[in-house]
Amino acid sequence: MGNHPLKSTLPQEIGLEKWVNQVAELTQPDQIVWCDGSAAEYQALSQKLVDRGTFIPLNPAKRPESFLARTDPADVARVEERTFICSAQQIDAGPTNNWMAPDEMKDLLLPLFAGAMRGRTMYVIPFSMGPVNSPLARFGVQITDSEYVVVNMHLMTRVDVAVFEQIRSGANWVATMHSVGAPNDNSVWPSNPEKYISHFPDTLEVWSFGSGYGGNALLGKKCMSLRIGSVLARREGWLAEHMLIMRMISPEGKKFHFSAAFPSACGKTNLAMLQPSIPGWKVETLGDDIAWIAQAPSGKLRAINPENGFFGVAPGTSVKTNPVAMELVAKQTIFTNVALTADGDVWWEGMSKEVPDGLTNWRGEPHDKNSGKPAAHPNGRFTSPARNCPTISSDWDDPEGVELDAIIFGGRRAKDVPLVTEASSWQHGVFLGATMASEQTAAAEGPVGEVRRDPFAMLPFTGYNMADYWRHWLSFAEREGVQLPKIFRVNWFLKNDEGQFVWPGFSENARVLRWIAERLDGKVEANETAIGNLPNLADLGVDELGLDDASKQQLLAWNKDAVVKDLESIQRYLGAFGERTPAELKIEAESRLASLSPMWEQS
Ligand code: SAT
Ligand code: MN
Repeated sequence: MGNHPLKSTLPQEIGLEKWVNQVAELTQPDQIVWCDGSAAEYQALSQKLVDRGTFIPLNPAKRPESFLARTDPADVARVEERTFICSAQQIDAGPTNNWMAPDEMKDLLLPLFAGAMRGRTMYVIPFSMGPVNSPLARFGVQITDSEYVVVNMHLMTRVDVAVFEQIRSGANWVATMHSVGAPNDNSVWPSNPEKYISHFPDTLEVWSFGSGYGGNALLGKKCMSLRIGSVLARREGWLAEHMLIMRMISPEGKKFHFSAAFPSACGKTNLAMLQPSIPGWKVETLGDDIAWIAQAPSGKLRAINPENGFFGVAPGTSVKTNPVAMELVAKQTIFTNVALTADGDVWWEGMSKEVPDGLTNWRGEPHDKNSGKPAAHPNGRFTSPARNCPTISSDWDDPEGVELDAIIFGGRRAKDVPLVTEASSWQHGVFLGATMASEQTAAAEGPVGEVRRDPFAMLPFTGYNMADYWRHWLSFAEREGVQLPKIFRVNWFLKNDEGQFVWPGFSENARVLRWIAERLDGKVEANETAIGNLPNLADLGVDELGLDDASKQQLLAWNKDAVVKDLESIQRYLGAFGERTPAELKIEAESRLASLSPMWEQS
């Protein structure tokens, strides 16, 4: 495959038709279907999936227009170790990404794609990330041989023939191709044990092979909107972020817009759909996973959610943890790898205390309640259209997006990271984002309680050198006329010495958001400390919560020695990125450390 045309020509230069023909010649599908994004297309492909057994239609009286899919048990999540950034130079992928030279990767993938679509249909999906008419939107085309992918793309992106027209008249686009790598395989979940999720930032291409699942296969999401998106954003001067977007409305009707980044398992979707506990305050949802942010002519940063739906984790979702999501998934939803009930509905761990009788587990076997194994896969998912979200804001798809007032970074820390901290400057805020960390939960590999850094919650999603990404964030402070949002850090996961959470979380998190809003409004004071600006406890309204004094004290407590240790670990972490680490971040660590350990105390 030394000089295969897909190696030597740019899809965007040869044009859509030629690129599609070249891919078809390579992959040998039985037929090619150009998708139009219509409801009829969604219907027909869903029916095809039902006929093949991939989709189980749910009981329409319980869950109208919804389906359950069960994947191959070996194809249930993103495959980070099989994910590659194929920049020309390895240093530009940086130490946090797997790298292979573009030609080498294509030499490896071309034989895998050769004939991969025999006996299958090749779909060509035109999609827009962001409203088609938005100045922030970007277009993509995905080739795939999976009907499951087409219908999920319908829900998660804007599949629209207008995109074909725009591309033919010269708009830039990202060329993505995907095959489950299972020619002539008509089984329920065709896939290939060999998987590659490869990104080519220089030619704006994604080649995904072997997996049919979520972020491996719905290429508009993590692949285009974050990995390729972050490269485009740096090149063009904007930000592609792993963030929710929400609007908080005060009792007086004043609107505040926040974007927020959290490592996984910190309740990002729950926060995006928050139902405030405090009277008079309201939350509207704009997005739960990705934000594209750019400086508007006004100088303010504006954000859009480039997606069109929610691809959320089902287990743990309940009327208690997220009543809004429960309503969202009440109809027109595709469920993947959750349990099926005897009456044709879905169930997952956490939905109810009582495990229903007669469940079929995510593998399609009768569920044994005493097996100790969950009925739903812990990464079981729902795919639902954004329009069905009861709290979606009426202007969530405004092409201009919303003006951001604050950016929030989160993490899961038992001690010494207060409930909320206001960054003392943009630079300090970027430092807080760059050094974000979470203690491991039992769900992940590795020792429980160990701190894992996940800068900006972008560790697996920044498509270039992480240190250059930090530099890009810092550079926003130097932009002409810019009016930057304030940056805050939150931590819902403080624990007392007995290991119990001291903060009730969920709807009570609204108290923290209210404090942030009141800070922005200049209504409340903060106390400057070496770790940032902290609230006065009374301003959080915690007295209404009935917490004991010890818990209240712990909400804003931090131990000097522990913070010094953390800053030293941060210094080692930043050092690992070598000379590309921005000096500003090293200075942030050094100066805070110095203020905590005066000369006369040093040994
Ligand atoms: O599978 S996805 O990458 O789309 C979802 C996730 O891992 O957050
Ligand atoms: Mn995510």
